[in-house]
Amino acid sequence: SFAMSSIYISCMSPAFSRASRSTRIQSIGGFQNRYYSTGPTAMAVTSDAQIVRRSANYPPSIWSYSYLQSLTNNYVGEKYETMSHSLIEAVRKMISEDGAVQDPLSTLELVDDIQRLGVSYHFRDEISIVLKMIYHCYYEVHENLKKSDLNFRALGFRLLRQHGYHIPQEIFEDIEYEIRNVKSHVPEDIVGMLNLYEASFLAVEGEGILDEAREFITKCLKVILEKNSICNQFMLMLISHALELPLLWRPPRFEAIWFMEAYKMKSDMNSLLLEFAELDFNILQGIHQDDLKYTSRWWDGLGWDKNLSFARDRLVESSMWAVNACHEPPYGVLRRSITKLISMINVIDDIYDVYGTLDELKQFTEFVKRWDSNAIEELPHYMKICFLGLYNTINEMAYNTLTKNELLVIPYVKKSWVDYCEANMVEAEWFDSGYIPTLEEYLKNSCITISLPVILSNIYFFTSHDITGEALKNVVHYSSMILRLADDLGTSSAELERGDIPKSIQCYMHETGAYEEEAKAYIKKLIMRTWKRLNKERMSVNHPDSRIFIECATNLGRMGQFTYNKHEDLFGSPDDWYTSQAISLLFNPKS
Ligand code: 0FV
Ligand code: MN
Ligand code: MN
Ligand code: MN
Ligand code: MN
Repeated sequence: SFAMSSIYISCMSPAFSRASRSTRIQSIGGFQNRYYSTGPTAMAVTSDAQIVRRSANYPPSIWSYSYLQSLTNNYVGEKYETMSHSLIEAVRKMISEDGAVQDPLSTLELVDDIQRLGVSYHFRDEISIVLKMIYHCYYEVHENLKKSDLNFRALGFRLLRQHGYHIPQEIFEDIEYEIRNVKSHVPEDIVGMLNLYEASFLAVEGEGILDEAREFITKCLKVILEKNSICNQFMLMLISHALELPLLWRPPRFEAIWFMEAYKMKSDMNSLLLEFAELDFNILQGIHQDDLKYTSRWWDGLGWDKNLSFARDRLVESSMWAVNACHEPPYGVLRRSITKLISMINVIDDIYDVYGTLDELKQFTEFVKRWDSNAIEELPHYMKICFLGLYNTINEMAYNTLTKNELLVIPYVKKSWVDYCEANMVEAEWFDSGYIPTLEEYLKNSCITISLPVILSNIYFFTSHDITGEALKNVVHYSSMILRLADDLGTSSAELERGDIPKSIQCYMHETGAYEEEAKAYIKKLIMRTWKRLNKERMSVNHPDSRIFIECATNLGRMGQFTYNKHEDLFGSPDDWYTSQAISLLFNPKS
């Protein structure tokens, strides 16, 4: 059965009372009215002298069409294929079942390295077999575990939970006492702490032992970094990396790029494994470049960068999100669809947030509801371009689903766009009236405007995964929440400066009277709580068909955390660091 309702997330109806304008200005101050503001951002008077449009001043894309088309990758052909195959066989032999029983810690470490290096998708069966063995031999009856080495317990807990085994938090009872006895200059002890820190992010709500362990260890690790009390360079790198963002929250491809470098410093590193990881990365990069060449032809043909030049032109950054969402070779259609969707959504979002007038936006929303290219004559020129471009792209993707899978998905896909546009319309009306929602009210709507629901329901229908159930809907919701909260931490100061609705930080400040720093701390807490709920859902869904979909959803949330971790809008206005991430992911091979 084709379960269209399973990830359908409805938009709430906008039945809110209006706050008075004076309350709004007194309470937060400086929210700009959409058209008549005299605020600090640049205003352009259009041919229609009545309409003063705001501008977000996003910089243009730094990558030209001809540059993207000129990309070449050397890692193609029989020579590299043969090399890759023999390295795969060599690594496969390292994942030994006897080893798993006799030396489970080494096996866990190997699995961890393989995962972090980004090549575990080649060894899914082998990894699942050895983890199963380790679970049955060592973790199923966990009385003995408490006496075992901290590092073994922590690493096993993390890897096994990640693979769907429920290991109880109680194996870390009395952990504070144990950690106090850790010698903070002995690398082996610190590895155990670090693994417990990473493991603690797999907590679900109510697991106080894990929360306490995380808080306690975070303090210890900060002290170790500050005092520089170990001279092991590899360990210091791991600690500062982990404190920046835990492993669970990191986009997998960026983690692989980072870890390939760090791994070189590991004392007992396996050079064969590293060689394979680098070769595999380069081969995949070639595939991702082919995707990029394809999507760049599409984007060039769409011509939004030239015709809608007030909006973001972010094809390469969108590809970077798509590659982190799902990097494996068979998912090219998925990646290409995600890139197209994100690139278009950036522009549509800018129309709703910055460029369009309220009446134009109402009209646009109506056109999306009608999903009919007749009568677009009525729309302003820029909206004709936007609507027809969206309509053609989505219908073409739906057409491919019709010819390949014999499924007509247009009605469902269209519905997700209506929800997205209507939620954006709610924001536009809030802005117009100066309304300040409660945080809860804001989040309910803004988890739709962050666009993950529309992206995920589109790729769900286009790739026609046959899955049902509440869990999937929750996975979409929690990933959207993580992306929304992270985005608000990164983008809301620029948004408010140019004129936008209050975002989560400001809604919370308005509601509680908190200071900005307190509000930000609260939003970070909400991210943590949302992860716990997501962890629970992720553990409860085991259907192999849903794996890729759930990974996509989670990874897009992770991209939000990665992108906005410095609390700047690096997607809208990429800095050198963000640009260098795109270059190492998409353009520069590993050597
Ligand atoms: C959001 O922009 C944005 F560009 C993101 C989250 C980067 C990736 C894009 C997608 C997943 C669509 P902005 O901060 O303007 O979004 P809001 O919703 O805050 O206007
Ligand atoms: Mn532009
Ligand atoms: Mn926006
Ligand atoms: Mn928006
Ligand atoms: Mn934003």
